[in-house]
Amino acid sequence: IKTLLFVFLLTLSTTIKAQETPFSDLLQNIDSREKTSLNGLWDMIVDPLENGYYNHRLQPKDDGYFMNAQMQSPSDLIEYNFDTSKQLMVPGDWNTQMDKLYYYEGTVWYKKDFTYTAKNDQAAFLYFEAVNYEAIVYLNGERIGKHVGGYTPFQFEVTDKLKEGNNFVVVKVDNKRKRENVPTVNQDWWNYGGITRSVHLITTPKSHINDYSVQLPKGVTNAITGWVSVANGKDGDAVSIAIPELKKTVNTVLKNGKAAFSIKAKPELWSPTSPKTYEVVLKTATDEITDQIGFRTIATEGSKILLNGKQIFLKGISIHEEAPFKTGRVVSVEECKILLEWAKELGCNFIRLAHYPHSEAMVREAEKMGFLIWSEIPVYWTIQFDNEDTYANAKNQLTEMISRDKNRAAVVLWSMANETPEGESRLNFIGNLAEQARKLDDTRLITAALDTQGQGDDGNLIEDPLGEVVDVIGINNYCGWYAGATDTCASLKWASAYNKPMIMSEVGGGALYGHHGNKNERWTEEYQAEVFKTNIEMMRNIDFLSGLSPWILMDFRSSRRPLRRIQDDFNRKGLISEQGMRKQAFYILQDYYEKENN
Ligand code: GCB
Repeated sequence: IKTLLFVFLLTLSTTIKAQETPFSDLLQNIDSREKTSLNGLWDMIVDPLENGYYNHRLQPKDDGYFMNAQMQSPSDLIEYNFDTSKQLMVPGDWNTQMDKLYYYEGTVWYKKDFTYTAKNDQAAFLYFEAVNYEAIVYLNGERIGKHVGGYTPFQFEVTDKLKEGNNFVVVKVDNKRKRENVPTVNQDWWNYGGITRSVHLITTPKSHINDYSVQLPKGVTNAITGWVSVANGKDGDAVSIAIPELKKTVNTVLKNGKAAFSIKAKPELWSPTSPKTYEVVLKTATDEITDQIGFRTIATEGSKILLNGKQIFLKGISIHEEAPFKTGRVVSVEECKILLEWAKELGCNFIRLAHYPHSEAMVREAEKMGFLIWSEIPVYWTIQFDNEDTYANAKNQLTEMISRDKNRAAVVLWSMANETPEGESRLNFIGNLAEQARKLDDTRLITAALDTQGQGDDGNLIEDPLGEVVDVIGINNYCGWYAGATDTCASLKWASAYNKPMIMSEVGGGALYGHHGNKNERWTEEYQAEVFKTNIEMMRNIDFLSGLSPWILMDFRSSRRPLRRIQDDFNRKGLISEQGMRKQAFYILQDYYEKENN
């Protein structure tokens, strides 16, 4: 009876939760779907004046470039032609594909032709893994939607808009920085524009599984619970959830588009040393989706982080989505793997994916390799905390991030922000985001990276009121680089007003690979190594430290870094150069990770 009651209560609680979950119906796990890739070369027109969108009275045109008009007779006047235009590779940023677009920020029109064959009872979606920053999408000349935010996926259902045979999709991509955007006008990474991640035409049965959540409830290791959401299904439709390796199948039914479930099971837990995942098969009468899902718990206890109930020290590194060797945005799984192999070589069990959600491929590869993940939205520096539209934008990016990655055991921390200035509107803004994140997912920990340390009697004091809101406090501190000389770092003391874990989410200094000198000479590898040595000493003395993710794995392009012959548009705080060369500091951190806190 007790067991029955337990299962009943669990089912009840997940039913209630399922109905409250305000996800956007983004198709989950696109790799398990039938899809046609729209990657490859797209025709493009650079349009700094947005001539293809506005007329000379600055009114939106109804015959803009999205019409993809063709001359019908020699006397026709059409001042653009995609078919004779230049081309850009998708996925990819435009800045590193064409010299002329290196600094370009504005509108570029993209066009791709494709064919489609309709099938009975089939639904179709155009799915974009990410476009930076604003995308307006047109299919066969008709506007089908707009998306804002450069690092999260979005989709449009196009079932009734596709034509049999030839179709064309046009995307107006605009990466102009704006004060009200997230991020805002200044950021320390390159504002790479373009259709930066893959594009797919996904087909599903008309009644299909669009979303699901399968995980251990908070603090529980003997039940797997969740929900499956089905589009165009009806109450009473059968849904089954099977985990063959555990010999478990549950059969349930749809109610208001969702089916909640609970499975009594004791799966082997996912961890960095054993990144075990299970095949999970979800089925309805018309659709079937398979995913690889890991199970683990994550919690805090005082200043400790507990993975599967045991204390873990996060040996991490921060990573930007910058491609190794060729630079520009990461576009392939191979590039993700190179970055992750480097983090492995460093001895990491944890990565901070800064400062925006990285690709799904990166998260999935990291999960396979056993990295715990910090995933973040670009609420960076001084965005407009008192602007409602800015909040709606940040909330949407947060929702899309959680929606996409909620079934990834590796993701343990959702980060709300990086280095935001203290103040009431910021506290409300980030407080509300944290509330939203917890509403969407109450199993993971909430964090934010702070650079607002106060001065205590005996050194730095963590007292930012945002410390109240988060579960884990991230601290960015640059002793020996932006603040204080390297010889002051080892003895720097830290205190915290909160009995919570702290992660040193950034620490580091710059060096040009191959540039040598003495340890007091900026930009030399010796200087950077000294920053790491002295900061490691400092961190050894912080008893509430639960991990670190130094800044940063690899040098990355940033328009804040013009110093000629040293930076040449790269932030040089990488432990590895953009050409893959390890700097001295790499080995200092590697040594620390090897010897300490095992
Ligand atoms: C920071 C920022 C990071 C920068 C870094 C730097 O505090 O969070 O985005 O790139 O410092 O190198 O200055």
